Amino acid sequence: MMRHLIAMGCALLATAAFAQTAEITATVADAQGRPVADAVVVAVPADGNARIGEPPRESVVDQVDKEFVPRVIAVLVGTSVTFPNHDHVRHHVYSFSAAKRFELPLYAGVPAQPIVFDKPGVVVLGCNIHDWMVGYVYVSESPYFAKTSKDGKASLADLPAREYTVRVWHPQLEGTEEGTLKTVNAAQSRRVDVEWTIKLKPEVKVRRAPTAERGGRY
Ligand SMILES: [Cu+2]
Repeated sequence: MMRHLIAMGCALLATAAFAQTAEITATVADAQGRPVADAVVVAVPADGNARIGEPPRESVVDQVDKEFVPRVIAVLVGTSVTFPNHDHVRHHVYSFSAAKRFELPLYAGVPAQPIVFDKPGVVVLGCNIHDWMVGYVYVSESPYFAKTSKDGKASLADLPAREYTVRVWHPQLEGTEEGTLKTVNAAQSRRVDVEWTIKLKPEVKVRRAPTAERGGRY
């Protein structure tokens, strides 16, 4: 009987250890205490071991009403991204960023080939025709990341329970991502709440051209 109980206990412990995951809940606010949306929160295991064998991923950045939708996406390095054009005009999507230089010359509909984001870093998207179109692909080296919603919150769930260094990026972030680094011990607790206050640079917006508003040639 005792042996049975011990065996059962061991089995339960093994299951618990296997299933033990953690969650990091991030809250990002600006210097005025307002919630910051579209901030990317990335957790890197402190011991350097990320989950291995992550399958290739796919993502999408649409063009709707001559804007990138969503304006910010976060993807794992190696992710293929398609850029479907839902407008009745053509777009010419490009990036000059070091993490990914590419160009999708004037097109309507969905380009035949997705773009593979194969280097970590920030990729700024533009359109040759519509100067005000700006988008961002944040390419993460770690599979553990999330983007804040309007309430400034992001949840990194289903993390292996361990210690992480966690950082925040935002298109208007003043200073460096490294400046936001926090060590978060998610080895013990099931859920850890972490808060950031970040300084944002004022948003620089290119005015939409009135001719393009009416449709234009492209
Ligand atoms: Cu365009």
